[in-house]
Amino acid sequence: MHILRKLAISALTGVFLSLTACGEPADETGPATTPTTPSAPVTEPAGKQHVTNVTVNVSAGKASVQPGTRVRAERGTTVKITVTSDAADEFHLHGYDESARLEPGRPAVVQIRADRAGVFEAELHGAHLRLFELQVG
Ligand SMILES: [Cu+2]
Repeated sequence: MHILRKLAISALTGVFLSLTACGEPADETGPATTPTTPSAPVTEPAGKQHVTNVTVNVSAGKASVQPGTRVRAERGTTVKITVTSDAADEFHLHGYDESARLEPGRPAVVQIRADRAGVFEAELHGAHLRLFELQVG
């Protein structure tokens, strides 16, 4: 089961796009909307691993997630990103600086422990495609 938590683009103060190292400027567009998730930290039971799964398919240069999609993960949890593209490409998660080589039609998995708070951009370098933003904390 894929749990893709989509948050509307929100103009949260204090939240910054982590970097724009790969060219495209960060465009935080859209009207401010109320976040749909509570901001209070959720305490995970010790020993129980919480995993946020993000699955993105890319076809003909288009991603299966809406532009500006923000995926939220509690700090200290695991985020598992599965990306499949119909073309060879390179996936990159900024901030955590995790990359994965994509071969056509073959899912690539990037798994991180979300121990860094912030908003991090996930993109495809070859297609110059921003997939989503990962918000930690
Ligand atoms: Cu990049």
